[in-house]
Amino acid sequence: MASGLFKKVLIANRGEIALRVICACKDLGIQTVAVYSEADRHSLPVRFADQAICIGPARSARSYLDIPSIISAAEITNVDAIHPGYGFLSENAGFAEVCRVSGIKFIGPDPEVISSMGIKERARAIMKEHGVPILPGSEGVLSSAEEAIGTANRIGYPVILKASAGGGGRGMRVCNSAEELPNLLAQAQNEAGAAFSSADVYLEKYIRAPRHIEFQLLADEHGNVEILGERECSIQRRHQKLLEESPSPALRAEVRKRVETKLKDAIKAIGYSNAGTVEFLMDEKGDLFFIEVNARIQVEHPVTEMVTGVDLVKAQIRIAAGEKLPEILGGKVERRGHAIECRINAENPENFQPSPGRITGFNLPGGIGIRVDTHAHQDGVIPPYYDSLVAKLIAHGRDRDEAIQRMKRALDLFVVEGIHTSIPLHKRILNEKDFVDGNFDTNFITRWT
Ligand code: MV4
Repeated sequence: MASGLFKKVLIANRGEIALRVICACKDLGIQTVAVYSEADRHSLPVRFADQAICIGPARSARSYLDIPSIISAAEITNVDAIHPGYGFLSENAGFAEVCRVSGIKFIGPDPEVISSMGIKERARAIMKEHGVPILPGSEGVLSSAEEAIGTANRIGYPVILKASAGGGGRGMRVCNSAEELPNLLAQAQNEAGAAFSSADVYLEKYIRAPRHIEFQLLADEHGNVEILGERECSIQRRHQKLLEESPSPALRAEVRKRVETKLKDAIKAIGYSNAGTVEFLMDEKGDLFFIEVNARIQVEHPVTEMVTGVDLVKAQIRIAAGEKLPEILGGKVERRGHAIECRINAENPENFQPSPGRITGFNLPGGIGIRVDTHAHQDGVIPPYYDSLVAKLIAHGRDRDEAIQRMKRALDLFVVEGIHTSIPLHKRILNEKDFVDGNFDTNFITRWT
């Protein structure tokens, strides 16, 4: 191991991703500090970390989002670095900046990069500049209804108005004609101003039935960038992904190659470092268009790990310690077979309502080609305060059919009693002809529920 590697890392997160980061640290011989809210006192990350510190009450605003509490815990335990996981403070440029001035390495991109990728209209302009395809739309932020109508008339309806500081589906308006544009623009601007740091709104061509495809990348702090293929994330409901896979059954090899080449240049030019995901929409023709950058490790990262054999969390830590990507990856990254992830949520499959509570019966599947990332266990409690993810079930096979078959077998052996879960929903998806045929878009779940 490189001599400059961290001695101790604090994990500013909870649940399965906290445990996932602890595992990566153990593999690297790094000590770990868990921070937890009062609701997570008996959780597995607390049990398996070398040290654990309570940072506040259940409510996230006073624990997992409380920057002073987390920094205090980091200083008391004398850690070298903080891994933010996903959600919570993972894309908070202010937190990354506080880490920097406190002399603690933030395991993620620099605050300046997080901040510029968080301005969607700017990220869009940067990608365009480097030849990454974007949808036709406004040049930057809209300054008037007249300008919006001019742009929309030029590119044709429908168009979509998006909050520049938004993302993940918040602050968007679809517009079908010039008549309704002024009102929708005002609504979008008001909503953006109230919900985000800025009322800026931009406009682009609306795709009615897109597929959602995203590319995983790793970039070191020396200008080396590697693209680790794509994930198909179209199976979602209300912007919550349910099932992800790699490779996408719809992406043509020639489109993949072209986009990966351009992306590599853009990411280098941005000065991006650490792990990241670049989201695209695919239109009916099979072409890809950039939408946004996620400057964090994502929930669905295991499908990429199964196909490439690269431990992405370990890579994140080594990158943050200043190591070079060619050493971390050790040669050409091959892409082998097909992987699928099912998100097992604590929710009622009838109405998708959260179903927190105590797990009274539990059996984990295993066997060839199966991986489970979870913090759940027999007699464990899924608290009501956070997201409802109970486990991620990942199946790998030589091809998509084998991955689907292994996933079905694992779902049959996966028992969670005491709470409702999305296991029955996943069984239904995997038996649907259109899913098996790879024939679906982001409206798949809406169509049959
Ligand atoms: C779009 C779109 C159609 N056309 N942009 C939603 C989340 C945000 N990241 C971008 N989103 C969309 N942007 C254009 N020009 C449709 C969506 C969209 C969507 C995208 C990905 C996955 C699920 C989605 C569900 C509804 C809408």
